[in-house]
Amino acid sequence: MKKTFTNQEIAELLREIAAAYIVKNEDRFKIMAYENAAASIEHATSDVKDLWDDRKLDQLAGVGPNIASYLDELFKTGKVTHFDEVKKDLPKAMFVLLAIPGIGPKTAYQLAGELKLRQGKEIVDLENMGKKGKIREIEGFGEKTEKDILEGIVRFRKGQTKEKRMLLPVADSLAHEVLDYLEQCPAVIRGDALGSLRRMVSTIGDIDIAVETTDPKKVIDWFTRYPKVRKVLDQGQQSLVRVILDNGKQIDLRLQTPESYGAMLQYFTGSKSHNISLREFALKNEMSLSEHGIKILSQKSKFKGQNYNSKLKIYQFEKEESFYDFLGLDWIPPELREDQGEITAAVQHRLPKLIEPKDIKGDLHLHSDFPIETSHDEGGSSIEEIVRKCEGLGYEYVGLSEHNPSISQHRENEIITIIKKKKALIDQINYSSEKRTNNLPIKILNGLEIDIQPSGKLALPEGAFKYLDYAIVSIHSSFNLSRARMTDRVLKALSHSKIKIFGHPTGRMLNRREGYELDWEVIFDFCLKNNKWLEINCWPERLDLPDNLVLQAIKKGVKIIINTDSHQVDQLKMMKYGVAVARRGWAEKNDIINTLNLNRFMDELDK
Ligand code: DGT
Ligand code: CA
Ligand code: CA
Ligand code: ZN
Repeated sequence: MKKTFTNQEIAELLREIAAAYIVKNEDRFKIMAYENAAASIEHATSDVKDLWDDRKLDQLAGVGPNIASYLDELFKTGKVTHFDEVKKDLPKAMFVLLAIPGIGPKTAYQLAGELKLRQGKEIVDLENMGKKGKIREIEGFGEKTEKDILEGIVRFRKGQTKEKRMLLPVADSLAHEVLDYLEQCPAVIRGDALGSLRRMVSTIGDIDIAVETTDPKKVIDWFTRYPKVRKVLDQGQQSLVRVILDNGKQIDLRLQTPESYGAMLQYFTGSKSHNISLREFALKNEMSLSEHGIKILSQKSKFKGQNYNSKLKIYQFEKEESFYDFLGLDWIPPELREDQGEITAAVQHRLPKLIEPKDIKGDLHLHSDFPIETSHDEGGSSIEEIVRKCEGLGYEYVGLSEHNPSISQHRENEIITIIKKKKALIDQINYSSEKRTNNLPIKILNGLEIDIQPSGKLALPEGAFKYLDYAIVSIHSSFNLSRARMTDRVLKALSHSKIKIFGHPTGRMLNRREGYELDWEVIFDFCLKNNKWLEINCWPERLDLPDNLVLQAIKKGVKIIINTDSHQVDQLKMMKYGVAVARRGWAEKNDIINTLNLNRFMDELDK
């Protein structure tokens, strides 16, 4: 049978080609094309193989016709002749070493060329040679590099035992496919996500799904015939079946009758710590909880008499709301179930009224295809496409924030000219859409995402700022400064009056790297005093600011802005995942600046 390729495997393959091109000093744009395609495939919410089957490869952002034709060959024949060609004259061990944190293509190439590493034992051999001081003897390497490589190997080993968790949008769309499939089964009354997915955690270990049914056998039979099921782990129970999908991910399916469906939703949504606290709370009131319902432990205790199953001696609940209500609690939104005080708040009827996707009025971090001549990546959609899509979403404003033009490849006045040109274009589109529609047209703002250099200096000449409505600052390099220097760096950048937003503030990349260190108390105070906003960036690998810091920030009164960082219009839909992060941080509408209408938002920009 022909091997099927998972998105992860395809992404790795493309990264190998990018690495090979780096070693061969190929054209920078060619390298970026492979890196972007790899990142895009890693983030894709559908299997690339399925898109290929449906002839929809062109829907994948970042995958141009060239790479698409190679993927076509890969799926047809299991290999790509051109890729083999590119890798042919490079040592195979090089591609193995790339998996070690901190080892880039050129280092991997040099190590693989200089050292004799046995196939299948490359990393063990490299480690042994490092321990014997053999790496430092290679031309251009030193004691420090050797030490870094050995540390990288230790980190690699730790990472290897830790299974990668799924990014939230990946798990979410996988679960929706499964739910759509289940709903076609006549025995299924309804289905819902459970566990970390229902709580909208930023990464998901396995997918848990609930099904309401009176005929569990039929549902299990239907589910195990789902085309993407590779292996059924355990069956034979009435209430649970676990499977592994083609992509290696696990799904736990739990079945329950209508009378107790609400109790089961509660029990398996978790989190574990929320459930433990809820169980303790119930015990104090002489009740015990299970996925079937609530048992009264004492004759004396008062209770509301409904849905009592005298055979099981248990109160049953069709709806989760009535389960919480029976305990004397308001219904707790799943995003809050992390044992952060939500049970007490529910008893006292003071749970927050969480922000919802429909509250969002604009998106301020978007990369259009305007030729901004940056050294980072450019967007793929035109300003007109973006505006049309945002109108469809009901937004009142949208901010275009491409990366700043490259400062190493332009003179100051060239940069100023580019920014001025973009402003002229935006002014013109704003003007013509005002004439076109009688309704309030969507307002386009001229923004920019500006690099914070290691010193805190902004990567944009002062003369360009007057053409901007606002700007975002972010860190894209030199992640390893000390906490104190990093904090100063950020404060210095935020001090400019046109800077309103600190973009993807921790710099973390889920499954790839931790964020840099910052003194958050100092950052929060500064933002509060100077009306600067922290971003929740919706890019699936970022979801940054993380939920725990959102909670701390809004407790202080710091305002948050939720932005998608879209590079293609189809990424605008990621807004809901940023909203989920805000909800997990207990944020209400008032805490989020881009829920304001256009006029009030413009007032805030000017403050
Ligand atoms: P994950 O899968 O690591 O992203 O996190 P969760 O929260 O989905 O955890 P998981 O899949 O182990 O379990 C789903 C939920 O079921 C969990 O949040 C708590 C709840 N639960 C209640 N009782 C039990 C139990 O006896 N075993 C397990 N594994 N989960 C339980
Ligand atoms: Ca789970
Ligand atoms: Ca599970
Ligand atoms: Zn950025």
